[in-house]
Amino acid sequence: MAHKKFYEPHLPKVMIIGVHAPYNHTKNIDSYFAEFLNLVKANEVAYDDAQFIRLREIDNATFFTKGKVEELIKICKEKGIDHVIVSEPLTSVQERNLTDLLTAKVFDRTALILDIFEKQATTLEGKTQVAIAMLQYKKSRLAGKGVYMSQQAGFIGGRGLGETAKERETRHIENQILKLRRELEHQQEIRKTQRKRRLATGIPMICLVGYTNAGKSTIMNALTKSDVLAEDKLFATLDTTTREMYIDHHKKGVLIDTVGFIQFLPPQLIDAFKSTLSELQYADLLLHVVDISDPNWESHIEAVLRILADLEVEKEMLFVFNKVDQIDNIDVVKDIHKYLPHVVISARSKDGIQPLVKFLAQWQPSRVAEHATIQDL
Ligand SMILES: Nc1nc2c(ncn2[C@@H]2O[C@H](COP(=O)(O)OP(=O)(O)OP(=O)(O)O)[C@@H](O)[C@H]2O)c(=O)[nH]1
Ligand SMILES: [Mg+2]
Repeated sequence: MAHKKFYEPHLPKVMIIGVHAPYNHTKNIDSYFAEFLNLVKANEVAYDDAQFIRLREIDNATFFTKGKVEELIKICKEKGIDHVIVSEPLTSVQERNLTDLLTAKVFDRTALILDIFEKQATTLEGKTQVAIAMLQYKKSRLAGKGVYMSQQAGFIGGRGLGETAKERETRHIENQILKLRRELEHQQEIRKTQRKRRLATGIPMICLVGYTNAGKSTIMNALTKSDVLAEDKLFATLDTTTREMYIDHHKKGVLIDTVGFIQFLPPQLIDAFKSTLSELQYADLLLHVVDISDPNWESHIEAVLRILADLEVEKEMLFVFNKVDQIDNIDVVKDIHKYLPHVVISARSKDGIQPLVKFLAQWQPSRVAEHATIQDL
């Protein structure tokens, strides 16, 4: 082992492992790996080694099959790896066994996404949702700690209650979750009241949806001149953000920015974040923003449509093909004609966004006529 001077700061050496698992053999694996690398980047992790592994089967105890584990042990040893990030969700048992075998801390897909969510959540509602998701994850990880925790109970918890430390810890987490859920309900009540007020006045609701990093917040800023965070990172927006939108000096409605979608969001996260997307149920129009400069833009569209179907959201939709300034591939232009209606824009400049402005200027929600005219809003 290389000699380390005592004053050298020790940054953990990180290995990332992208897995082509049997359960996603039929999926577009390039786009899946690209997304994994983006997740790592969004987490501001610099890695020292990247492995891409195709697995024919999953081992219940170690996730990777025996031969693969041996290869990984060798690499970890040779490169002095401290942290391993796996592109897949692992069970708590698999995570612990791998941690032991690789003598490195192992993080799975859920931990990776949770970490990003935690860093990025800004509003109270977003923070509460992330805190709940984190606690649920922590609770699920307790399941693998059976022996260690009950041994502990022998020393500190055995006062006739027959309760193990694990049970106590689980109960403690459940209580915390319950408390946070109550807080979240309260925060959501406030949002509901605001939404009711909007519905009562018949103000059209236009929601920006789309894959993470597609440019939703940039469009929001351009259309409303607000300063919703726009960053070249995944999940820059973790809360719905609502702004009034004026077109040609007339209030056209409210524009709502939403959290970006990704493929295969771990199930615990879908639940926690569903309420963030509840606004979509009341939308009059969805602006489905697509980054056409991303080679995987079509699989991103599929991922978003799948999640919308899961949420049972069926709304009028405009495909907004964004970042046209970054493409020179003419085939893309041909392919987008499958997706109608659509506009092609570049949200970076005022001129570039004009096709969308034009569409919105002539767009009328069917529902508004029953309540009010646009001028009344
Ligand atoms: N070249 C180019 N870059 C753009 C365009 N629109 C947005 N971007 C950049 O793309 C990155 C992501 O933009 P955001 O607006 O944060 O994307 P988002 O869809 O809100 O992302 P999440 O909130 O993470 O889901 C930023 O660096 C933007 O500056 C565009 O038309 N052209
Ligand atoms: Mg955003």
